[in-house]
Amino acid sequence: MKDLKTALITGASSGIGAATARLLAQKDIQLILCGRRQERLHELQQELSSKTNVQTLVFDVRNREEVLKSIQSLPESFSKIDILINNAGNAHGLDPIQNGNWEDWDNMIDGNVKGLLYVSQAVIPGMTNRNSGQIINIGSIAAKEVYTNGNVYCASKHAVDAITKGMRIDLNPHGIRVGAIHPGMVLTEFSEVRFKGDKSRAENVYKGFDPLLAKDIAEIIDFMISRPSHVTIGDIVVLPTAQASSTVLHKKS
Ligand code: NDP
Ligand code: 8X3
Repeated sequence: MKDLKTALITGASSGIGAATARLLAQKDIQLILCGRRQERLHELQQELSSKTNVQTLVFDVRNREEVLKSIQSLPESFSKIDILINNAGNAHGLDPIQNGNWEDWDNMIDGNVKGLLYVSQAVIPGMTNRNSGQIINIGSIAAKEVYTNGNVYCASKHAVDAITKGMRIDLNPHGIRVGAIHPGMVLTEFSEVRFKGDKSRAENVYKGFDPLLAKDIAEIIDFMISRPSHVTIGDIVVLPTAQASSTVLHKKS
């Protein structure tokens, strides 16, 4: 029996996280799939269980106690986490700061920033004890640039960029690899969440050009984790070819 690595993926119930789970399931990696939507996680577990061992954990990354309790509840065979993919997150709203909704702000700061920290806090001690591990944080082009009405979402992703750099420095003595991927527009449920279920507004975001697909990001994650142990990929910005920056997008008319 092969010695399987273990990866914990947050936000595995949809989009980039689900695509990553599907790809890593084919790579001798056992999976811990996390999210709030239990039914979706169970469906994915069923789909992948013929390929690898899969555990699901249902928690809201904003709830620190839930996060710690869930991760501590993992059975022994899943307790040594080699790879942490901090992917859970969303944008909520796209409003000028003067019209911003504080609940949206809380959602983004608590989910995208504090949630990433809570999950990391639960996983990192095992990695530092073993002096090995890899953490991949999903940032965004919004971590590198600020665009109109992106204010708090951009701030939350700038924080992910800074936290990634800080983690890489602090975990350096332990030989833990830390990197981030910063995608431009990826066709997932992201815009549906940002626009609070308005499907036609969400679909419009991706019309007239070829956006990135969730599996494009999954392939980059697979590349990062399959490098030899002396290689850390620290930072990747990946864009649809039609997108030159967060605001320059060439749509076919
Ligand atoms: P989706 O909306 O398809 O997926 C978001 C995932 O995050 C879901 O699985 C959701 O699970 C999970 N999630 C969100 N909030 C919470 C929470 N509070 N607690 C636990 N899980 C949560 O979008 P994407 O796949 O596109 O998003 C994944 C990451 O990629 C995010 O960090 C996003 O900011 C980033 N990103 C996306 C881009 C895009 O254009 N799509 C571009 C750049 C970055 P559930 O609802 O079940 O809890
Ligand atoms: C998601 C991409 O351009 O909406 O992070 O910020 S963008």
